[in-house]
Amino acid sequence: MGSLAIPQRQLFIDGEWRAPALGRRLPVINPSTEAAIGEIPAGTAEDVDAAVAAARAALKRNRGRDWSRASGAVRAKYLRAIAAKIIERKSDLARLEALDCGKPLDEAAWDMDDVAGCFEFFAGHAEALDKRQNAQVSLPENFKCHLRKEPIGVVGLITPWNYPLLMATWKVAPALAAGCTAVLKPSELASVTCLELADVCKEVGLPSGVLNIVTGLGPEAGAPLSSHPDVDKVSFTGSYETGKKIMIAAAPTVKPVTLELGGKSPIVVFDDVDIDKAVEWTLFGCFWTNGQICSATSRLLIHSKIAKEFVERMVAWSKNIKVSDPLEEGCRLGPVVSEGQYEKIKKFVANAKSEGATILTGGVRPKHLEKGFYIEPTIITDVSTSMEIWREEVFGPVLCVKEFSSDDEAIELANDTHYGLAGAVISGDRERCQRVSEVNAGCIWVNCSQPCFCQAPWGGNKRSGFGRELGEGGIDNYLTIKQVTEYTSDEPW
Ligand code: TXE
Repeated sequence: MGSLAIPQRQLFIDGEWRAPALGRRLPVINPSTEAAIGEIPAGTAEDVDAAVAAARAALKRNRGRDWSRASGAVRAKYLRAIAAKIIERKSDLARLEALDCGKPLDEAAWDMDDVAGCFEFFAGHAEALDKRQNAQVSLPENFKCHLRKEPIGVVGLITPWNYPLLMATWKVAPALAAGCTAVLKPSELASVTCLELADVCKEVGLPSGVLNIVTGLGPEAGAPLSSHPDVDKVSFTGSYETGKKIMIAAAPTVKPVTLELGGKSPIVVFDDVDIDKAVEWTLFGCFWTNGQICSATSRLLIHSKIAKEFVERMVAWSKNIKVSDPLEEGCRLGPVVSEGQYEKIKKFVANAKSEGATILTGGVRPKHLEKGFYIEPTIITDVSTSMEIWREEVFGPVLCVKEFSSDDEAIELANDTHYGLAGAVISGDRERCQRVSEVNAGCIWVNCSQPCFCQAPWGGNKRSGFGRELGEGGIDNYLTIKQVTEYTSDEPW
């Protein structure tokens, strides 16, 4: 099944496959074999212009094919049809995802369930939007006021490679539910399943121009989208550095932006835990999705009373994690997404060592794998708070460990970061868990790490960005509120 072919697709603009204006394509590299296994089109500014124009036209179109003025119930039907097709194609989509970005096949399959669930969730919110319209506001005599929730307009959605189709869905589903039309720019490192989403949209008859997909490089396709004068909002998930560029690009046209950036999230483990369970959550919290999760709890704060035993057990467990081709049965850790990320992670490990930290296990490609961008599960101790490995997001299977001996010290260390996306606390004392939840982050997990549900809002504080995706308010990211105020008297005011 490793031979599942990567479909040869074009850009998806105005409901059609279109060759990129400059005719260029980018290779799809299988991170497990390092071989080129397909191609994606490389869009540029001209293609972005065409996609934005198509999205603009689809927003307000006559004869009943008008997306922004259709009822939420009509839009919900399309979202549900997309969800159903994702489930129908789940097995192929999961395999394509695993081949393209290296995540274990089981995890890719769970992603597809989440993708379908997210389209379903926002279908419900599209329907609910119809009922939330026309709320009355009480005004002084002779005035009547009601509120309209209207789609923001054309939105630019720029997404990363760690959950390629799921991160795209977190933006596409609420945007379309709200009545916006969209141009999606997936990461050049993993665009294959997003182009399959285009095919799904064609199949379910989504009106042309409602969703457009322009693949290509960040500076060539993402930059013109984020600065485009006819784009009304940009939602971005990716690195802190690119997030800053997007804010700057959006500023001249005063576009609202939602930014979900990186993290260096802590997991705090107290001395009253079941050690095996806590070890399992700690390793899962950092090594899931090959360690490439914005919310990875990659800084372990461990109570000094159990630190020695805890670390020993973690090292033993880590050695039993199956590192293999993502399509192999039982794979728990696949390769990281690209050679660039592989080299970057190795450099982080080397720098940690030269700064005086101890690499207890991992940091290298496993001996049984001759090629591929594989890094063994890595655990680093003797870490000080000034070290790069403590401060910077690695985005790979690398956990750094530090001891603490009081609740206050744990909270202080947990907050010792520019980021504020997530955090976790593991303890048998629920009150203590609630106290530690004061850590500055958009999400705190108690007695677990990483479970994420589209029903709950998601996003970060500090340099992890701002705005919240998903949850009850997720659709509101793509709506504006208009007051309609009427003078009801015949008398002059
Ligand atoms: O991210 P980029 P990269 C972090 C992680 C990783 C690092 C680099 O630490 O090691 O970022 O990864 C598009 N204008 N995260 O280089 O550049 C790009 O094409 C507009 C955390 O892949 O942020 C892609 O579609 N767009 C993260 C998207 O931005 C631009 C997930 C993300 O790529 C652009 C991924 C530009 N000038 C990486 N330049 C998370 N928060 O989950 C690039 N892009």
